[in-house]
Amino acid sequence: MVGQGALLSPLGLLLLAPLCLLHPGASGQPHPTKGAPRETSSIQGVRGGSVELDCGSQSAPLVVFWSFTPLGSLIPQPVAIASGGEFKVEASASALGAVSLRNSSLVLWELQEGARGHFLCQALHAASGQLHATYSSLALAVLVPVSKPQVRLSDPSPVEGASLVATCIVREGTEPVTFVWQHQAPRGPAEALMGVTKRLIQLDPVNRTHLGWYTCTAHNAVSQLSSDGAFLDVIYGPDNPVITVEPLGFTEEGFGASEREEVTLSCLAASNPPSLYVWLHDHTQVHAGPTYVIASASRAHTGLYTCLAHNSRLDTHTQTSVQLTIYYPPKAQPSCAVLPAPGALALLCTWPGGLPAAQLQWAGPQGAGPTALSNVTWSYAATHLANGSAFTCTGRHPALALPMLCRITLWEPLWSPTCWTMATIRDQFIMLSCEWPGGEPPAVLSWLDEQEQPLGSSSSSPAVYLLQAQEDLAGREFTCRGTHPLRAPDPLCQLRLEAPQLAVAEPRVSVLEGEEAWLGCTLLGGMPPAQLLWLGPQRRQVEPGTLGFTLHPEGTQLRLNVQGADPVRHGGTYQCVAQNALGNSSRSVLLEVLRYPAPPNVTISRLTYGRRRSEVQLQWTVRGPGNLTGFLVQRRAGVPGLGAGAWETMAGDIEPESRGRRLGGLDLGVLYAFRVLALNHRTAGHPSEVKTPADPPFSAYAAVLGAAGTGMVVATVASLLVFQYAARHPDTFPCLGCLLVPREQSHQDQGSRGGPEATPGTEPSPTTPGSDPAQESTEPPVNVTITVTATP
Ligand SMILES: *[C@@H]1O[C@H](CO)[C@@H](O)[C@H](O)[C@H]1NC(C)=O
Ligand SMILES: *[C@@H]1O[C@H](CO)[C@@H](O)[C@H](O)[C@H]1NC(C)=O
Ligand SMILES: *[C@@H]1O[C@H](CO)[C@@H](O)[C@H](O)[C@H]1NC(C)=O
Ligand SMILES: *[C@@H]1O[C@H](CO)[C@@H](O)[C@H](O)[C@H]1NC(C)=O
Ligand SMILES: *[C@@H]1O[C@H](CO)[C@@H](O)[C@H](O)[C@H]1NC(C)=O
Ligand SMILES: *[C@@H]1O[C@H](CO)[C@@H](O)[C@H](O)[C@H]1NC(C)=O
Ligand SMILES: CC(=O)N[C@H]1CO[C@H](CO)[C@@H](O)[C@@H]1O
Repeated sequence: MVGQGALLSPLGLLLLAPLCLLHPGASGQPHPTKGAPRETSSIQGVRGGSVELDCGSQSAPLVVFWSFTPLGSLIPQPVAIASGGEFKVEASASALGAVSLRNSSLVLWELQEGARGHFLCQALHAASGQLHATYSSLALAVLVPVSKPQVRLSDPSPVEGASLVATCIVREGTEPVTFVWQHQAPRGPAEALMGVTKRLIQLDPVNRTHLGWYTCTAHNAVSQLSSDGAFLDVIYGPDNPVITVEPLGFTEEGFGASEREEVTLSCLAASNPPSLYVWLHDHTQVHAGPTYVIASASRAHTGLYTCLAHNSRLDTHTQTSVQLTIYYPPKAQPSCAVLPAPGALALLCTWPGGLPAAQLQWAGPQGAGPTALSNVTWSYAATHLANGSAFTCTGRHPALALPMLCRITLWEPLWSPTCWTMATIRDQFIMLSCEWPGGEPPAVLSWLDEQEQPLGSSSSSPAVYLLQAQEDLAGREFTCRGTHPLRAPDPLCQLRLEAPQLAVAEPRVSVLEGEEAWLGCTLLGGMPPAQLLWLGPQRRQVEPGTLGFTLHPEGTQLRLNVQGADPVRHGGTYQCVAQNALGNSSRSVLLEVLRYPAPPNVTISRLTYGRRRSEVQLQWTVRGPGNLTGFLVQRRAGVPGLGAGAWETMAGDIEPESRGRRLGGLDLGVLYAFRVLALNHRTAGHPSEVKTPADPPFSAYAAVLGAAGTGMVVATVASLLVFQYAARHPDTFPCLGCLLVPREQSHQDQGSRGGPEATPGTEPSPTTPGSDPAQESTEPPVNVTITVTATP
């Protein structure tokens, strides 16, 4: 320490020189002084670091003296002095750092910012016995590293559109300090903001892309440091929502989905903080939240869906609506029909309903046809189509996985049209009918007149046309034309109207009275078919059921049968009339009912009283030609004083073979007159002359009766045996048989045999007078009569 004190004075001396030297040399130019001073050089040091300031002398100087002039000051301050391996550092030099000397170099450790300034080194050298001084000037710059920057946002959560300033704050650091900014969006990579080197960045207006972490990095010549991130939370939204529909289907108005599908409506509206969502269906809230799921769509879900988005921070709303349509197919399936159209077919396919309308398409044997919605009509020129050609209409609908079909098969009816005609009641109208059934499409029929002009409109089978019944229609021809798309040429049928024609079997029919007569009438023609009828002689129609008449319709014939023909009631002119709507025609038939020829005249050959006067025996003969069928006996009572009474028939059914009759039941007090008539069928002949009975001239009966003693009984029995035999063999004993058998039985026997004795004009033996005893046989022995009767 002693050495140091000794050195102080030279140090103080030394200080003066540099001042003189240095002062004018602020420029640092080497001053041409004695001892060759060094030029000023610059040196940099970093705060806290170390720096060695070289004095620059090659040889070790005797004394080295360091002084320092702080930046901005003119007053140099001593720093250190060294001499002969010893050195001393000024205490105030600690403001410069930790100071030491190494040989002649000044070493500064833990460099302080106060070391900024000019250092002067003065050295004294002894060389060749001479002292000379050297000077060395050094300008020391102390650099400060940058401190850790901080990002400061003028508003950490600005609303989009506002202005924002972000500042990078650096407490210290030697200028120039430069900055690098970095932005990292959430979930994005960090990106440097290109071209920004300033401490400040201004975002004006701030927008959502600015949201994220901001860091800045400051650096200078010495160091660089980065800040921590600062989050810029830009508040924005909600934007207009965007609605998406799953599954995705579009309609003209919006979205579409099928019935029973799960439909998801999603809404997204960009917003910070995130939007709150509400779903409305036709203005009614149906859901809160971004996603509305319709588990099974139905028609009721069709409608306007609105998504409302809400930013709770800003209390702002936005909304978007979409139309959702739920598809449903039309009911059942498409229906096919075919209509005949002139020269073509109109194929109709309809399938109404559904949402949207179903797409229909025709396909035929030669390929696809037109397509349309809901209904489609195909005009198809039907040429050369085979019988059985099929057309299919395919219906497609978005709600159906598979298309629905309907099919139509065209076919041609068999044969050709058939025509007929009929008249309406009372023949007011004539109905032309035409039939050609079947076919797909059904055949179309139309009636044409002779000029081929259509009558009325065409129709399907049957086609009927009504004509006012008029006689001038007779002879006119009508044609029915059938048209069918598969048939060429058109088949026809014709009919010709005509008045009725008829013929009678015989124009003149003669029958005998009581017989039956047949009148025949045949229809020969007539269109519409005529009706036959018969008019009687009084020009009155013979109705079925008229007594005595029978009508026999057989095919085109009508026969009239007259039973029990009577000249008065049945004889005359009959007419067979054929009638149709065009008129009538008739033919006459003359029916003659001939009377039988008059029977022969009758003469009473004998009329006598019997045993009693209450009975008479009548015999007669016939005279003259003529057939007869029987006789009639009539009597008339002659009442005394009153004259003759009326004729009354006593016996009306007397066989034509009979010529005699015993008649009883006469009133004893009355005198009767008798007459006989011959009958021929219903014709009675002239009555015979009228006679009254006379007494018999002789009675054999009385004689037999008178001899009726005991002796006569044997004879009687014997004769009875003969009679019996005779009665059993009438051929052998015809006359006996006649005698024996009572009148009634005798007649029967003879009638059944058609006996030849019955010829007119011959007198049968029983009528002879001698046959009287035979008459008695009926009187006494009743047993005889019984026996005979029992042996036919
Ligand atoms: C946000 O601002 C930047 C510039 O500051 C601009 O380039 C960008 O287009 C903006 N974005 C929007 C969405 O406005
Ligand atoms: C078919 O569609 C047409 C129009 O395209 C319409 O005029 C017609 O009435 C429809 N027919 C049926 C049967 O729906
Ligand atoms: C056309 O075919 C149908 C059945 O497929 C048949 O009934 C009809 O008779 C046929 N027509 C002709 C003209 O052969
Ligand atoms: C037949 O026709 C004529 C005139 O046309 C008519 O006067 C007459 O009554 C008709 N006869 C019958 C039986 O209808
Ligand atoms: C039948 O009698 C009538 C009248 O009594 C007479 O006019 C007629 O000529 C007689 N006929 C014959 C064939 O004798
Ligand atoms: C009598 O009847 C027969 C047969 O019935 C007939 O052949 C004959 O001509 C008739 N005689 C007279 C006169 O009518
Ligand atoms: C500490 C140091 O550098 N000392 C040096 C001083 O100068 C002599 C001779 O020039 C060197 O030998 C020392 O090493």
